[in-house]
Amino acid sequence: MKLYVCYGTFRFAPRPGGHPCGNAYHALVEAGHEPEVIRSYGWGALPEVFNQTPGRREVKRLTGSCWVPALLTDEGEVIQGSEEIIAWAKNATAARV
Ligand SMILES: N[C@@H](CCC(=O)N[C@@H](CS)C(=O)NCC(=O)O)C(=O)O
Repeated sequence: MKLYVCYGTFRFAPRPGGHPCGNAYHALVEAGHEPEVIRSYGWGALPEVFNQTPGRREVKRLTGSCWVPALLTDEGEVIQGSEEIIAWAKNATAARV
C-alpha cells in the first residue's frame, strides 16, 4: 500500500490533534501494515501549480484533489483523509482477527 503524505510522518504539529499525515501513518503501522510512504511536499490549499510533485500529481489523479494524507491500498481502494485512513486501519485489523 502507498501512503501519500506531506513532508513526513512525524506526529507533532502545532495544531489540535497533531499531524494528520503522521496520525494516519502510525495508525497503519500499529494495525500491522507497512505502508510505502510517498512524501509529496507542496500544500493542497495552494493553487495546483505549486503541487506538481509526482506524489501530488498521483494524489490528484486518484482522489480529484491534491489534499494529503491519502492511501492507496493493495486492493486499489483509495482513502483520503486521516480520520478515514485511521478508521480503515482499524476495520482492516478487526477483519483479520
Ligand atoms: N482533515 C484532514 C486535514 C488534512 C491536513 O490538514 N493535512 C495537512 C498535511 S498533514 C495539510 O496541510 N494538508 C494540505 C496538504 O498538504 O495538501 C485530515 O485529517 O486528513
